[in-house]
Amino acid sequence: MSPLQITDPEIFSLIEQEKARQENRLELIASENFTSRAVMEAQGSILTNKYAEGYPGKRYYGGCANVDVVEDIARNRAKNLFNVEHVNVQPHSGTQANMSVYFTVMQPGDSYMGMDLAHGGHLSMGHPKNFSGKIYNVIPYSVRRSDHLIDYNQVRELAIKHRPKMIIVGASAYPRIIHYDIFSEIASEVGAVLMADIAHIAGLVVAGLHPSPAPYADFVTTTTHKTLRGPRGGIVMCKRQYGSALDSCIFPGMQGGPLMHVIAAKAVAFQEAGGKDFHDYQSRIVSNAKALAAELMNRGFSLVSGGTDNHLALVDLTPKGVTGAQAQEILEKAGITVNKNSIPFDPLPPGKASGIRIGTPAVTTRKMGASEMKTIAELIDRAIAGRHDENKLLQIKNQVQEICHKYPLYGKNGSVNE
Ligand code: DSN
Repeated sequence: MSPLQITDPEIFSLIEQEKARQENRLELIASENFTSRAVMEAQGSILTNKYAEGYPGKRYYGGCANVDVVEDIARNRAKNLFNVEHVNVQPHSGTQANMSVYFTVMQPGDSYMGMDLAHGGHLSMGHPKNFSGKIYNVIPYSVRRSDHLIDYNQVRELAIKHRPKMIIVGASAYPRIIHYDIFSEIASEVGAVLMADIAHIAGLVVAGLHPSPAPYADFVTTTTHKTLRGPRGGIVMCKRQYGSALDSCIFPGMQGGPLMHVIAAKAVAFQEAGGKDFHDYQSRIVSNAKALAAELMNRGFSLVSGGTDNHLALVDLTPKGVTGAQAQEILEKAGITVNKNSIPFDPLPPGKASGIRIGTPAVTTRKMGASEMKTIAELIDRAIAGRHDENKLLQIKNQVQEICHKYPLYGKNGSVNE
C-alpha cells in the first residue's frame, strides 16, 4: 500500500477514480493536457517543503542554494524557448501572470483594451466580476459577424478613440491565427503597451506553427499546462526594460513564497518543449484539429469562422437543436469530455451557450491521429442525434472505451509511462 493509501484512503481512492476517468474517456477540453511522468515527479517532489521568497541570489530565507539553481534554469530555458529578454516563472496561474502585468503597467481607473469574453477572450481580460473588470476601465473589442475573425479595423478605431494605456491580444476560444504585427502597429500608433496572452497556443508558438508575439509585444504571458504540456501554472515574459518592475510587482507585490516544486516542473516542461519530438507533437495537434473540424462540418455542424488554424474548434450547435450545456451533458454520458462555450453574438447566456469548444492537445498526447479524429466526430454526431436514447449513448461510451484502451495513457505501454 502507498503512504497516501494508508494515511488518507478517501483522497487516495478519489485520485484513483480520477485516473480511471482520464484513462477511459476522450478528453477534448482545449485547455487540458497530460503531463509527462518527469513533470509530475518534479511537481510532486520535496521542493514543496522549501520557502524561497525573493529571487535567486536575493532570498529572504537561508538554504536556498538548490532552489536558486532550479529557478535560474527555469528562467533561462524559458528565455531560450520563447526567445525573450526577461522571464518571471513565479506566477501561480495564468490569471496571476496577467494580473502582474496590469499592476506593472497601470493604475486603478486606467483604460485597457482586451478581447470580449463573449467573442473568445478570457475572464482575466475585463469580465465585470473579475478584478480585471473591477479595477480598470475596459474597452472590449470583438470579432466580425461576417467571418468571426478579429476585427482589426475596430481595434484600431477603438484604440484611437480611447487611447488605452495597454492593449491585450490573446484568447481562450479563438480558432484562427492572430496577427501580432497589426496589434503592434496599433499599439505604437496610440502609445499603448502591448501584452500578448498566449496561454492556449504557447506550444504552437514554440514549434513555429503560430506566429510568435515576442518580437512585437512588451509583455507575453502564458500558462504552462495547455499545449505546452507542463505543470499547472503561469509565467510572464517581457522586454528587459520592464524586468525589474515586473519582478517586484510579483514579489513582494502580489505573491509570497514561490512554488518551487512547480517551478522545477516548469523547467522540466521547458526542456521537453525544446526537445526533438515537440515540433512533431504540435504539428499533430493542428492536423488533428483540422481533421476533427472537417469531419464535423461534413456531418452538418457549423464551425465558428468555418474551421481552425490551431488546436481548437468552436462548434455552433444551433443547427443541431441543442445548447452547449445540453451537448456537454449528452457527451459526458457518452464518455466524451468537452465544455459548453459561448459563440460570437450568442443569443443564449453563458450558462447555456450555443456552442461547445473542442480541442486536440490531450488526445494527441495519447497518440491518436486523423482516423480517430474522424471516428470522434462521428461519435459526437451520433451522441447528439441519439440523445434521447440511453442505450445509444451507452453503446457510444463503450466504443469510446475501446479507442481509449487502444491508446492507453498510463501503464507500461501508455503515452505517459509509469
Ligand atoms: N479557463 C481556461 C480555458 O479553459 O481556456 C483558460 O484559463
